[in-house]
Amino acid sequence: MSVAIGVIGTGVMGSEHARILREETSDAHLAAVCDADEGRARAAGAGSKVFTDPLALINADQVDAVVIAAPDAMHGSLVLSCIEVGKPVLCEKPLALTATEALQVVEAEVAKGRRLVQVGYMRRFDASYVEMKRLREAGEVGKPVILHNVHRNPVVPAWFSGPMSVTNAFVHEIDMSRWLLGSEMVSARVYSGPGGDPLMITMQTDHSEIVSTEIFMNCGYGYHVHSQLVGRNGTIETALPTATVRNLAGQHSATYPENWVPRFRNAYTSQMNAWVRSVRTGESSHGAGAWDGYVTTSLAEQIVAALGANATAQLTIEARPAFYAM
Ligand code: ISE
Repeated sequence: MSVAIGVIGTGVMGSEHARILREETSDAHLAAVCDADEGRARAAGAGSKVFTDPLALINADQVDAVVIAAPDAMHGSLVLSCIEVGKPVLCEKPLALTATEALQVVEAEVAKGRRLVQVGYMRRFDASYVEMKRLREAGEVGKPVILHNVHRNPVVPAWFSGPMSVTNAFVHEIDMSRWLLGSEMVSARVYSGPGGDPLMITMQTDHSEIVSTEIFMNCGYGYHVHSQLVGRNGTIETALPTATVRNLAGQHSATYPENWVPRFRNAYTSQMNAWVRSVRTGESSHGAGAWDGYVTTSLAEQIVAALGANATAQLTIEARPAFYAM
C-alpha cells in the first residue's frame, strides 16, 4: 500500500520534498500540503489536498506520515504533535531550536515506545559521505586524527542572523562528524572572522580527534561543501560532486551549484525513499533519529553561547536513554 504523506511548509525545501514525493519516491504519494501562504501550498501540492493549519494536516485521516519543512522555530512543537497522534515524521533540521524542546521530543518518543522521528540530516544519504564512512570503518586510512570541513554558502539574506550560521548551517557538520567518526564531541572553540562571517569552529571528540570547520555564509562564489578525513596512514575526501569538468580556453574547470538543493538532490531523494521504507517496514532507515537531533541542537546551543567567548567550551549532553541504543 502506498504511504500517504503530508508536507508542512512549502518554501525551498518543502516544495523540493513535495516534488521528490510526486516524482521520485517508491511506495508513497503526496497526499496533502500545508503553508500559511495558500497559493504557494497549492503550487507545491499539484492537486493534493491543501491546508493552511499544520495541526489540521497532522490530524487528517488521509495523511499517514508527515514531512516538516516549516520555519525552524516551529519544528519542535510540530514533531511533538506528530508523536502525540502516533504518525511517523521526517523533520527538516534542526529538530528544535532549544535543547530543552529537543529533549521534550526525545522524552515524548520514549514514552510512546516507538521510533517515530527522523531528522533531515541528509548528508547521511549523500554518496560521497556514505563512501567516506564505509572506508573509515574498513580502516582504510588508519585511525582518524583530524576531520577538516568546509561549509560555504554564496550569500544569505539579511534575516539570516549570526547564530543561525551555527543553528541552521553548522548543525550539519555536528551531525555528520558524529556519524562519520562514530565519536561524541566533547569541547569546542569558535573563532569569528570580521563581522562574524566566516566562523572557524574547532571541536575535539571523545576519541581525541580534532574536527575543524569553516562556516562561511557569504563566500560569494557558489555553494561549496567539502570534507577531508585525515587518518594515521592517509586521507579520504569528498570529490567535487559535478557530472562534468571542462578544459576550455587554457583552463580546467567545474561549476559550483547555487545552493544545497542541486548539491544534495540525490541525498534528499535517497533520504525520502529510505524513510518511506522504514515507515512501511518498521526497520531503521539509518537516518538521524530524535536522539541525534537532540544532541546536535544541544551542542549548537552551547557553541552559540561560546561565540565571542575566546575560550574553549566543554560540551555536555544528557545520558542517552537505553531506547536509543546505537
Ligand atoms: C540550509 O538550510 C541547509 O540545510 C544547507 O545545507 C546549508 O548549507 C544552509 O546554510 C542552510 O541554510
